[in-house]
Amino acid sequence: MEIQFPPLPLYENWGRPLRIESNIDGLVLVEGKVPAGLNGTWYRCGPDRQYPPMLGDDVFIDGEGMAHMFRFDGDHVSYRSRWVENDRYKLQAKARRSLFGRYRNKYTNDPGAADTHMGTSNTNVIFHAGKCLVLKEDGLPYELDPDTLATRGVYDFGGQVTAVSLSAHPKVDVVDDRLLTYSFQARGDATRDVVFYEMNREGVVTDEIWFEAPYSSLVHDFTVTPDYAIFPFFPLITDLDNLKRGGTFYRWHPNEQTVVAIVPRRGKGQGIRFFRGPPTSAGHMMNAFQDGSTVNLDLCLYSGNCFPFFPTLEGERTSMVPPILTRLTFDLNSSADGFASRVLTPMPGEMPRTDDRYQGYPYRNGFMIVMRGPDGGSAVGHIDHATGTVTPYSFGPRTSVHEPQFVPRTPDSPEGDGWLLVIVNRLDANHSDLAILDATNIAAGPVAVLHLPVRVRSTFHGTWVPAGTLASGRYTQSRA
Ligand code: V55
Ligand code: FE
Repeated sequence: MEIQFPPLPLYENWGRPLRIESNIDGLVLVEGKVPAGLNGTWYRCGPDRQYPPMLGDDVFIDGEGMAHMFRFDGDHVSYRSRWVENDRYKLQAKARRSLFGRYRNKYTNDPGAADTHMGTSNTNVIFHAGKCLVLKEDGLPYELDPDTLATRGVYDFGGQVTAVSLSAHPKVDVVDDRLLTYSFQARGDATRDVVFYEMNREGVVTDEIWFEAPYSSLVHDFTVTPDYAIFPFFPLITDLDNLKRGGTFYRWHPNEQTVVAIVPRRGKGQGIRFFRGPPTSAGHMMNAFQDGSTVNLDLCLYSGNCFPFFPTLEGERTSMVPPILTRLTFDLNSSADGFASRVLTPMPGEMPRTDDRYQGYPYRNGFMIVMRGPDGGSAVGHIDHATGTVTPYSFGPRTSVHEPQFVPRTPDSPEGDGWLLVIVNRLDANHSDLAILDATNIAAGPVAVLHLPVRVRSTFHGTWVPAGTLASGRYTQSRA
């Protein structure tokens, strides 16, 4: 069959399906010097399109997973990308065409794919307890070979995970070496079951808390503090009858509330507090931390629907609203179920990250993508929560960046003292570069730039794994 991609706006320019597996041993240094001490592997994942979409339409969060890795060995940096060869990928490779229909709607799949999970494995890569796992919230993780990215197979933690899926936004605790994760719609499409799992450094589940969500919705990300797991529910809601009619997986319900569940850890699902506010949405959380009896949640909040391609019940497309980094504050001492909301910076930002040693703890430094300019470009930004100042760094006109990755300078360096890894897209030259910035002074520009002769199609998320952690399977970082 002819391979032709439909003329979707999504496939223009940088979004053009790439479909290339790369292997470059030794990237060319074009600027500066790779800092000593950066030894490890940066894993990332994003969607590509194995074949033209079966139904002609597509959304940017769908598409088959392509895993990427940059391995730093002294000043020798290598790049590799591989398709995630999950069940969906393998069945389609055999058929030489797409067999899965609308995003997450199994009722729209080709009959020949009825017995195959439609998960795309396109969102994130983590490493914990010696396992390299590629994630998408629509299914279970797949294990990858951490050196070659070859797909080993689906992984349910040796049968310990009974949920049908796991989030692509677990928190890897790089200090206490734990994995904190969860599933939503955990007993199948449109179910209200949510489960929180905590795994110890051996990958053994030590905490498992099931509870019921206020409605069956998108729970793309969450946060964990020492005492609580915090789950935001936004009214992008799944309805089984709508799925059976071939509809979209989520629909926007402007008459429902935002609900945030604060779940006590190491419990049995008792004492969960539900806080309520006006309908908003978010994909991504920057961090959360406790302060006495209050809990603060920092997230890139949209004042309406973050995904206009998921319409309302009436089939109407909502308008675009910018993501604004916002702090929600919940008072656990009060019996009221509202919360306070404060804008942290007016500059729109997405794909927030921190020094991961401080996930769940008071912190000063955040990093995100800022300023989606009229030229299609974007910059990397640093926010100093002590001053509220955002410092952007742009790689120049007609460039865009992927989610940045913080790497501590040493395993015990002060919070925010380290490097920032950024994939830079050169939109006209049609290739990417890997830039390394000093995270304490991103305005100074990169300390090193490595040239990629290929384009890296946009990736969602990734993880830095120190070389010692890859070898031992253990995280040994500390908070200063
Ligand atoms: C999001 C991303 C997804 C997805 C659902 O940012 C929600 C939110 C990367 O895929 O499938
Ligand atoms: Fe995400």
